[in-house]
Amino acid sequence: MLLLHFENDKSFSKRISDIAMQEDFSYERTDEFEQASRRISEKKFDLLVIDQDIHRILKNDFIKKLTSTGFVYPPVIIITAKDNLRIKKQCFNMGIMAYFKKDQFNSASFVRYLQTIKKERENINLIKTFKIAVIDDSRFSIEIIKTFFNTHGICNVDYYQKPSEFLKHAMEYNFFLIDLVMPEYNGDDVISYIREKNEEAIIILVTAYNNENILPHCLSVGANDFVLKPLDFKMFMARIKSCVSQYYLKKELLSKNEKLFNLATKDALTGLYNRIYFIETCQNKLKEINRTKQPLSFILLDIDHFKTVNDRYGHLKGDFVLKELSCVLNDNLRAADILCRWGGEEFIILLINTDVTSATNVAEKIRAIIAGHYFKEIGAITASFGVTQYRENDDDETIFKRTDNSLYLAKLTGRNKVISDEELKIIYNDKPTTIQWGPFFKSGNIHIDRDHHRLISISNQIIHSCFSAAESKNPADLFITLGEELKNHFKREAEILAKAGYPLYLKHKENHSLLLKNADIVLRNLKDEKITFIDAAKYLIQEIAVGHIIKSDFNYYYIFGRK
Ligand code: GH3
Ligand code: MG
Repeated sequence: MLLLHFENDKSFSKRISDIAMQEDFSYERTDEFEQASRRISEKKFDLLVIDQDIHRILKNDFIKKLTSTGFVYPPVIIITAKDNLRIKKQCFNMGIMAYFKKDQFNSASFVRYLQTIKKERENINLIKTFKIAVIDDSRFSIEIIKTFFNTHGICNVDYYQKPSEFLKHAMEYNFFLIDLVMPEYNGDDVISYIREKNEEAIIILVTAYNNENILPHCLSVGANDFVLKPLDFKMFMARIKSCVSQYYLKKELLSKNEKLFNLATKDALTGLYNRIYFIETCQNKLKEINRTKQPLSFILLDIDHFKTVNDRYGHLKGDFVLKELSCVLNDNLRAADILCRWGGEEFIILLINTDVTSATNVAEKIRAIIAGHYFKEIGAITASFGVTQYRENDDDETIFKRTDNSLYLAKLTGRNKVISDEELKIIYNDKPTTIQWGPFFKSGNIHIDRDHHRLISISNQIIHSCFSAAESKNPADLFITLGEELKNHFKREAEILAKAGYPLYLKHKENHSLLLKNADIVLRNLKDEKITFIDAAKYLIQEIAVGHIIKSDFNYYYIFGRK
């Protein structure tokens, strides 16, 4: 910013110079009339402060020369010792910015003027960030607008007399000054055309017609504002500035909203959606699919032994793994899938329009990708997965519970595997599984837990004896033991539930009878060699011994205090 001070009093000059510097203005002084005129014609000053020869200046139309473009440029501030009301009025008539009496000079007020000029400059700089198109069929109007922009050093403007020519380039601009009445197209057509394609653009209608019907119409089809011809430059600039500041305010608001949205919905470490956002999205999707009936599936995954990564390589490396894993997941999902950091080292994915079979395939694919990924300085990690599909009458809690149970089963049967809909698999990737007894299975009732523990350990023996010739016990004997254990356990469990007042006791007991009937059939078929040991094991363990605990017994665990 550049200030020219027309002054011969050196001590006052020092005062103005100090203030100017404080406000980031460069300061130049002259005390010669001709020199002042010459400097102004050579250089672009942002402010002229005139302190002497006021009569001579007025006589020589010095200020009038500065107003050749229709307004005083650069702005002028008078600081005079020869105060006179007539002259003061004359100066204001000519368009000066301010008038100070030297002996009562108020530097705070002067600073405020400098700040206004700085703000004006900032506004002009903002206007310069746009690409401006002026569309007006009148050469005369175009010349006037050109003068206006040139005077302010705004050169980022193209001028079109023919709307058809402009329309070929319309998308190159984001700021438009459009004449209302033109041949070929009317301003309102051009405005709606631009607005359809560019929601954010600034569009100002420039018109000679102060028509009370067309102006509201133009505003409603997308103009931000209008100005009337002949152009009053001050008003014109005010309107432009107001549109530009609104544009930036809106942008700032959008960006702040985006930041707030990110803060509220995203996880700071990985940049993925957080749990709160996920639950809300999930609830909305559930409402939606009640209408659309499209399948909806969920994958929950948890890094295996992640604590070891932290313990061995430090927390920062652990963070790096979480971030990198987020990228791996993002890279391998569809754009429509919603990925979230569920917490710690757990991630959840909502897959729209996907059934459980496809979701299981996706989970398998991701599981293999993670297991094959090299994490710098750490190597390979694995993750376990639980998958489920939305079922009628599900709510978000029942879905998360089922997915969580599936993930637990993946963990308790060896990790680095995918379990869908709580379906325990005794064989995974051609390998037998060992089911790990632990808190996941515990009800809180010691008798029931002792039975369940025993059922699981017989199940493990069966699985391994089916697969290993070296296993000491004959699988056939183990199957008989399992059948008897099941009978005894169901009886004991029913008595305990009846005593505890479990409301669904009868239904649970009926289920036991049905399961025992099916177990009898399976054991008979096995004896008659109609089915293999493995087929019998799959049914008895997956559906009855362990499957029943997860899918049915978990429902009564609450009565023994388990959540
Ligand atoms: P499992 O296979 O049974 O899941 O074993 P695990 O070690 O992965 O599970 P555990 O629940 O024992 O430990 C999870 C670890 O994850 C402990 C916790 O410090 C770590 N963790 C959770 N959030 C973050 C995080 O933001 N950054 C890092 N570096 N570690 C985290
Ligand atoms: Mg883990």
